[in-house]
Amino acid sequence: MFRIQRLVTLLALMACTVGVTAAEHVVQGVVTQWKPLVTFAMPGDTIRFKNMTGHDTQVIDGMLPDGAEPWKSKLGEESFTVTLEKEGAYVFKCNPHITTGMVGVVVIGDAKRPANFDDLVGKLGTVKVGKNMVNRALKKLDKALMERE
Ligand SMILES: [Cu+2]
Repeated sequence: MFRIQRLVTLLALMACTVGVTAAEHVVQGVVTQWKPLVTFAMPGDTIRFKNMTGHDTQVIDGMLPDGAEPWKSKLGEESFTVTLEKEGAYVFKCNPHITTGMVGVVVIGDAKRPANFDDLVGKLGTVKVGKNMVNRALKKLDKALMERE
């Protein structure tokens, strides 16, 4: 009896591990916002952008971990995906709507604070369009990190 229970537990654990290895997270364009604004994911996870009519997604210059590849979709590219390996925070915008707050963040890894957080704040000065909205997104990121368990 105990042996069966242990086997069931082991199988359940294995199923969990498989599920965690490559998760997919959906970020949606909703009017002129990203939902969710902050996405927490792990290395190897995929981010899928949905509801992209009238929107694009592009990493803001320099606002990603060292050595990571920036991404840029086409305008209206439905279900555009990126798979992210490097830990840290990636800040992205929708070009048509950055000035109305369409800025989002993906955090890869479970560090209490992404290693490049201060770097992002430092790069705020280089943002030419929608700086206040990028600042707002960083503040929301800060809050989300504090609320994260
Ligand atoms: Cu947009």
